[in-house]
Amino acid sequence: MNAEPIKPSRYQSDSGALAKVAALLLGLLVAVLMLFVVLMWVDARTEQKAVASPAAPSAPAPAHAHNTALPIESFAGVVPANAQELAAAHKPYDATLPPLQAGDVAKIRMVMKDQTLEIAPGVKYNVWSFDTAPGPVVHVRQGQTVEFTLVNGGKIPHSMDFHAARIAPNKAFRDVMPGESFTFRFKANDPGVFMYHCGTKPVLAHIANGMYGAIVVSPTDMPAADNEYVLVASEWYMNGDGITEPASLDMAKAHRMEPDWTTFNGYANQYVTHPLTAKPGETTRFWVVAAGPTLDTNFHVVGTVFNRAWVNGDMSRFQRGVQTVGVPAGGGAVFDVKIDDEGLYPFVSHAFAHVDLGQVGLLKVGDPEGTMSH
Ligand SMILES: [Cu+2]
Repeated sequence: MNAEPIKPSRYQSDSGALAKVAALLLGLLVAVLMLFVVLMWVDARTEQKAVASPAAPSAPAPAHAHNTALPIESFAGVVPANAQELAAAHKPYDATLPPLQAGDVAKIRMVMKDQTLEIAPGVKYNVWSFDTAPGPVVHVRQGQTVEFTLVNGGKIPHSMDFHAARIAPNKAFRDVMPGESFTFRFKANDPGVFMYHCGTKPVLAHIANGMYGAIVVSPTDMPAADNEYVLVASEWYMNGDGITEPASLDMAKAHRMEPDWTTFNGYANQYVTHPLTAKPGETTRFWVVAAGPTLDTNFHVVGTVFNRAWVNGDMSRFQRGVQTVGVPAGGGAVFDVKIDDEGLYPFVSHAFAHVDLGQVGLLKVGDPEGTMSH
């Protein structure tokens, strides 16, 4: 029975000790907080001094390649004063679907080249390319064998990845060393329009630098079209305006998906100045690939509705009466429009930032008044 009165006194003495410990901890916390306040005050004083320094505004920003939070300078829309003349003088990438090769085997040879190309009027860029950027349009028949040779005329390894192929990529899409060439074959059994690109790491850089294009595998059965055009949508990320000297890739912009220019077939607005053509009542077919490297294209033709849209490049069926179709980066789709009335019909990515950045062209139907042919 002695144990009972002892318990409360033990509790009392325990809680007294706890209170002392708590007070000690609280004191320590206050001391630490005060130290923080002093440190922050010193930090703020240092920053104020840096801002007040007269040399600060004109001094170049320090380079911190690892710091992606730094502001990025955009060169969107920056062209020289004579841009209109230059746009008129530019020879547009030929969007016309090239003819098929006869026989069971289509032989394709591309020479990889480092070169400087214009990507907008007066704007130059140091590309890595399959001959051109985009590379040449490859057109084969469903069931035809493609015999492809890549000649690497560049300074670093490159490779070729055909989305139309069912083939072991570690063998066929392997790196080809500078000065070497490599040939592989595949049978193009899947019809549609497919992207091809360099698959060498970092793939983002190789595609962003221009190593992409379209391969059209024409199905054996498809409604006839009067005009057939191939459009490869892509974007450019530049480390300078490309006017005073050619620009190169800005990898930070590419990671942040903030392009300076977006294009159809590699050059901003080229089919606005040099429209694609059709006659009234004709059916015009667009084979569209979104090469990216990262952004999709939302294909739309202003002033009409797609008579047929083979969405996602599924050639087994088409949709009718569709207005806009998303073409994912790395994907393709096919569109027919039959336009009866003369006029200028813009084709765009209807994600409208793309239009401002250059991904727009015109389909000139007939010879509408007030337009120049070229
Ligand atoms: Cu490459």
